[in-house]
Amino acid sequence: MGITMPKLGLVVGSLILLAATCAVAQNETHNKSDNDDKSARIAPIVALDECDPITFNAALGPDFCKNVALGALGFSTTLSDLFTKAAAKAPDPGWDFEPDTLTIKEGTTLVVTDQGGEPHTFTEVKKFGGGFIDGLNAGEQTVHECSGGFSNVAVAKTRLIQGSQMEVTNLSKGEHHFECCIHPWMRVTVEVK
Ligand SMILES: [Cu+2]
Repeated sequence: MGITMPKLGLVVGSLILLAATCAVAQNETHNKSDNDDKSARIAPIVALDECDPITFNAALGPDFCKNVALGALGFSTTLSDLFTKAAAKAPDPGWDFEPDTLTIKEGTTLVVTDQGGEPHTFTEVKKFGGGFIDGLNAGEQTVHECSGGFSNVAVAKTRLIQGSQMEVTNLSKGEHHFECCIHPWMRVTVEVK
């Protein structure tokens, strides 16, 4: 007995130490995968444009187009040029969502940020087509998801004001299409696996 007790004590002590070590190891693993999951669960998308503040704001009101990074250096597009290019079926490539296509895991949140100078929408559509401003549609018909413009609450809810961000969650598996209902050549295809 005199010999067994200390041995048992040693065994118990070792077991406690082992359990503690396992707990630490488990915690580390748990935290690590938590972080990995979190970054994997967010997919960033940016909306870009190079609106010319002078011509846009003259027509559409002060502050409609703002904070265009290199506008003063001539990198911006005037309002009339934007319409002319769209009508010629050569829409201005400065108006763009990036990336154009992406593949995400189910449960991933799309975080869409308007890094351009003017408002956009990020609207899910069944099939790509025209937005609600005829002059920018290059002859394409307005898709029903965009019809009515901002008087349609479903469209208004997808509006992305300059400098703001929106999240799209709970996308089902399969292919999803998003476009800007103002500038309908701004398009993104999301494949959810
Ligand atoms: Cu747009």
